[in-house]
Amino acid sequence: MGHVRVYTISDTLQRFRRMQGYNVLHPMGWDAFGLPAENAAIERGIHPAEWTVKNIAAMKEQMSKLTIDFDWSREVRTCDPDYYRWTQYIFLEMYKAGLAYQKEAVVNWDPVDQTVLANEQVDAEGKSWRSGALVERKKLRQWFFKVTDFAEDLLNDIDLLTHWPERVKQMQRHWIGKSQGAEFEFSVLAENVSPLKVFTSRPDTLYGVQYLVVSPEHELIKRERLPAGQADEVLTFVEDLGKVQNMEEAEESKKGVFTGLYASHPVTSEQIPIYVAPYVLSDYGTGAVMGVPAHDKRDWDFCRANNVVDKIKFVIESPIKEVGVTEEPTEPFTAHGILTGISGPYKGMKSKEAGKAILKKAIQAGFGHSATQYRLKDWLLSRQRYWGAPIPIVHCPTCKVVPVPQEDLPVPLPLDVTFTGKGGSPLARATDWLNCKCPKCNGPATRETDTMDTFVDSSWYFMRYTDPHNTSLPFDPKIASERLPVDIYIGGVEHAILHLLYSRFFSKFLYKQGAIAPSPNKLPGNGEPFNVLLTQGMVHGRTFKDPVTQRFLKPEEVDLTDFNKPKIIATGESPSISYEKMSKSKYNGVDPTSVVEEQGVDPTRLHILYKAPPSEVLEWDDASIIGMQRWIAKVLKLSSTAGESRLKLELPELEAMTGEERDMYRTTHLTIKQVTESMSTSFGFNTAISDLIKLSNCVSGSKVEASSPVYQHAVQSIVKMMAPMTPTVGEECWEELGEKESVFQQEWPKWEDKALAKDNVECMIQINGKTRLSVNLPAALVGNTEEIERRARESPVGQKWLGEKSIRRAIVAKNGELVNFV
Ligand code: ANZ
Ligand code: ZN
Repeated sequence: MGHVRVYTISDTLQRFRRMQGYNVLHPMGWDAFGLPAENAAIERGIHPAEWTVKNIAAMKEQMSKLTIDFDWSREVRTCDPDYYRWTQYIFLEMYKAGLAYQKEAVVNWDPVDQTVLANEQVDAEGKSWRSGALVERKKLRQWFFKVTDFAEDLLNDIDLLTHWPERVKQMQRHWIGKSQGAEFEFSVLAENVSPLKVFTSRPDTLYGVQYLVVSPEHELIKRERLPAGQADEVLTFVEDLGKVQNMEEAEESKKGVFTGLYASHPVTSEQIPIYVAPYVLSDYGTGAVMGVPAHDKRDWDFCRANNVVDKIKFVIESPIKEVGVTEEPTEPFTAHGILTGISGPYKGMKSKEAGKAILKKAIQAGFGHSATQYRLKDWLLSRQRYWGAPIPIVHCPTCKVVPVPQEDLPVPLPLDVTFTGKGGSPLARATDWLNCKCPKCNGPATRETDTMDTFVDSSWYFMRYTDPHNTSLPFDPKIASERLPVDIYIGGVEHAILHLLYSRFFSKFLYKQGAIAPSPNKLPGNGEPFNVLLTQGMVHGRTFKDPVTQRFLKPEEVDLTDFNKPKIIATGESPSISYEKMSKSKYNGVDPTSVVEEQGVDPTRLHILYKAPPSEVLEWDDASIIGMQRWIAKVLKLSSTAGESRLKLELPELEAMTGEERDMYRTTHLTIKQVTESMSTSFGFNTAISDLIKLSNCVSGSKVEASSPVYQHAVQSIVKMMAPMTPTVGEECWEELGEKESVFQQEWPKWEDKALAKDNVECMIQINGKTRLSVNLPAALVGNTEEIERRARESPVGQKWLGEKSIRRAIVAKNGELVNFV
């Protein structure tokens, strides 16, 4: 149902814009590589390619049933060699630019099947989904994209995204996580050990450092650097951590051991112990922290759990002192405040000032400098999987890592492989494919067997749409630049971080390379890929629960004869009803195909657009579709009535219309204005539908003859405006109206401002701010306060409130529809 919703929204929008005369690109493609296809192959013996092709065919069928109009001539499939050739090409461009590199990283390793597992294949207990073996953490060489090189741009340019939801922008900011602070050096009291660097966001707490902690992967944790007496305990501790299933738990646990080493405090020269603990992350900052138990929660917990010191030193205090508090604090003070006497010369300074002063001192004395850290990490893109784009790299014993020359692309994914789910990637066993010649020295070499994360495929597909059949480049820069950036991008909020961040990264990279150069006055600029972002809400299903047992009820357990008062068949009780995310275990799922078959495609589309604004949750229930079916029936009837009595007369001038025609004409044009505005500015399909329903009611309830050109004009306008939402009904009605061409070849109706003007206006009159009466005025007299006063005094109610009083001031509001006499 989520798909039905998103494609109904985009199809409606594109049909609307096309009728308005825009040259709309509404493409479709398939993010077709990835784990599900490979799992199907392992579990059911179907080749991933075959499984993928079948699924694409099924989905295409579903979309055609929904009458979604895509430009299929631009269809892309990320698993086609014609597409992934260019994914590989962009990888090589990144490699040349120094943005693709290899380093060791931890992976999930299934020791029984001898294979790497994706996070999704490891269950909550840390066991393999297939073998059930306890998954190990193993270090392997992995490929990365250096997204962090773009961290600053990715963060700053969020400000350019004025048509993105605030929530998504906040999530991206948080993900990038810029943190400003300092790097300090602590010299280690041992021979041949270089100083220990730490990153801190709170330089003002330097005097409160009572110990240092390094991450288990830190370079200090080597036998030769550790004191002999302590080395065994430390190394065993670190080794055991490698076997821990749930690293997050270990990070939380605050376990740690003393390394036997001490450092010297850069200002007080005190000796401070150095610990190792998994709560310090190896890939953030310097992989080492200065422990300030008094002012950091994690340090506090660690310090207490490991009895690091007897007394915790508070170096910051609250500017608001509590009187008479003498007891030891029972928690850290993590806010900013005023420095205490412990911080010597900085006593009495505010945290911020003190931080700056201490940093200045560190720079002078040579033990520190200011530093910026990002939470954003480089993108680990390699997967030890089959169904993905091969990384176009060759490993040669002589030349080492050699990129495949661009003219040799694509590096094809061999199709003739076996799927066992064991013993590593099937690619590693495809010897014919694996063994190749080194492009540099022509000697024997092997191919890289890792494939790319599917997020790589989906980071640039929207650019390929602009020039999908290009055989010499991913896309022609000129053609792409004419179209890009994407005007409206629609998707679920689950993409708020990864996909949208990776796409922004790719787009910014290609922009820097000159591969895209949209005109500088196109928004948002700076190589941003998407202008308007619409995150559509989820579709929730009606969910029944037994109020006593709290068990979810299957549809067949509930009597729905009365939609509003369902009964549990077994007990006769009322079930509790809620709307929740559709899921198998809640029995609240809805099958789009059967809804469309039972209710009809256009009522389904209308219902989706009508029930909730696109970005909000849609509570799905079939019951109210009937309202949409009724409206459709009404418009069909109006169309055939109008068609039958059509005389093909010209519209008369406003002055020549009868009063009733004039009213209908005004309502028609007012509706055109409102519908056009809701659909172009705020995706307000729901209000557009209710305005169209009102106009339909106005026409069907009017005394205007069906043969009147004003009537004809009203019905034609309704049909044109409903057509983008209900394409089938739209075409049908258009034919009923006696037209031969497609309704989608018609121009979107335009409103005339002069048609909106009313002949008479009901003017509310307030006396000293209280509404007392109203007068009906000819449009020409609107706002004429003297005339309004005269008419007010003529009426008994006006006379009662105004009496003989004189009017000091008359305030006109609401376009003359309200006048306040003071
Ligand atoms: C001393 C200190 C005192 C800290 C204090 C905080 C409060 P953000 O703001 O998220 O950047 N830190 C640094 N590197 C770390 C690592 N590799 N693993 C775990 N923690 C690390 O966090 C920066 C703070 O996180 C740093 O500032 C450091 O603790 C810790 F009252 O240094 B602080
Ligand atoms: Zn070579």
